Amino acid sequence: MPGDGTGKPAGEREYGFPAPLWRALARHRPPGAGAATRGWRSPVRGPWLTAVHGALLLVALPLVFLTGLLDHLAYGPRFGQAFPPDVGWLRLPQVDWPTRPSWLFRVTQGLHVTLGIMLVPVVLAKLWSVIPKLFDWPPARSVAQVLERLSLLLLVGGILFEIATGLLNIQYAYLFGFDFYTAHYFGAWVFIAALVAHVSLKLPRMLSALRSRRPADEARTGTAATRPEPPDPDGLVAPEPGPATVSRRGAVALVGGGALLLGALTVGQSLDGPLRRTALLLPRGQDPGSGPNGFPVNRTAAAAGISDADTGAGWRLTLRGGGREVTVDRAALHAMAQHTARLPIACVEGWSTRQTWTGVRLRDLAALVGVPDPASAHVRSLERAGLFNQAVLQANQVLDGDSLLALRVNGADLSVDHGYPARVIVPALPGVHCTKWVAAIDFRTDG
Ligand SMILES: Nc1nc2c(c(=O)[nH]1)N[C@H]1C(S)=C(S)[C@@H](COP(=O)(O)O)O[C@H]1N2
Ligand SMILES: [Mo]
Repeated sequence: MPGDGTGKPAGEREYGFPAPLWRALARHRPPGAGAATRGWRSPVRGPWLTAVHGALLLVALPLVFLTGLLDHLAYGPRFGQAFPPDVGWLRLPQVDWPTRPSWLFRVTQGLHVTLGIMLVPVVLAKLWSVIPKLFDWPPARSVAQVLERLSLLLLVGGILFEIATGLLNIQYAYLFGFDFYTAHYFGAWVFIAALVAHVSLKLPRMLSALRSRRPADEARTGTAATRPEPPDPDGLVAPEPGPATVSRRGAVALVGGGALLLGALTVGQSLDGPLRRTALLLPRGQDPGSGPNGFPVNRTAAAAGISDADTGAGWRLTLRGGGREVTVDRAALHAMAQHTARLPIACVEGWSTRQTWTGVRLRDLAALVGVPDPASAHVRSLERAGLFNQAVLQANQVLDGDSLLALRVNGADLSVDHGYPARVIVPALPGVHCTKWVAAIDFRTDG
């Protein structure tokens, strides 16, 4: 052990822990750990492949995070109707969600879900590329290394948790005993905090690893000519590499191809027409029937407990505002000025569709009860139970000229499953707030 003048043994200088303890740990590597490290023999594993996947994730994951936050904002946290309703100091700025462009929510939620799904193979490949680090021995060498490993636990645990909860939610598999939205929201913050820590530690290494090999060379190198990278300080490169079974270009193509395939099997849910049938990974809305009402239904009238008697001739709409109350039937609504708009419905769970809606402008209904300039509108459905039997709309959402209480779609009466006798449809409003089977609207001046 060479001396350095401090009089301390090398182990202690290097690792910060008492040397005897460290040396004992290092000697007593558990039987599995050594075998596992030696078992990772692929010659393509190394800093370059890790950096390529890291760079992809560094660009794409913040986009998934941001579109997720936008989806949260679109739900109207101001009215306590975002999930979870109370996020403490993680509260986002209280801004009005715009009504233009009308496809805004369709794009933010579509990107969030589609990109999130496409990144699954990239995340798995990134984890594969660093798996020897999991078996680092001794497991704790210095305080800095322990902190880094803890942040990795949050990083890896966080992304796997977000993927799992996200995928289960869009498959409508509410298997967990906790609220999806709450878990997914807080999980996202844990993950992004760990990502910031990770990136600030690893960015220089990622950049130098990317520069260490020329992409043009990799593109020319087949499996037979694939050689391991030189040994690296992180121990990613196999100490005893086996023969290559795939080239670096092959590995990147496999992951990229997997991402594109997943994307291709997902985007269909955001398209109308025959292409919707390509959304093989999504459970709903591939076969929504035909005719004017032939588009996806999230919750049928039967599932919502809506009976024929509820929606029949006895149906009345109650409008309230400024201490006044007006009750109208469907004939009275038909007698008012009708407006037609082509607008999307976009569900946060992934699918969207664009249809041509006709009905009465919400602002005309507000004017009818003498509140032409409401601060908000509280919409209630006939539906008695269920999370989505009511919604609050912002002032700009009530006043937009295309915001409707729709009576018809694509030239026909709404079907009962689509909300007959009347449903809300507002540009860029999340589908969840396009309340069906509307029973009452309360136009408020005080928020
Ligand atoms: N009353 C009521 N309205 C509702 C819902 C509901 O469960 N009950 N679901 C909402 C959700 S989550 C979406 S995405 C849209 C879906 O509209 P669609 O089923 O008519 O296509 O309706 C919304 N309106
Ligand atoms: Mo939805």
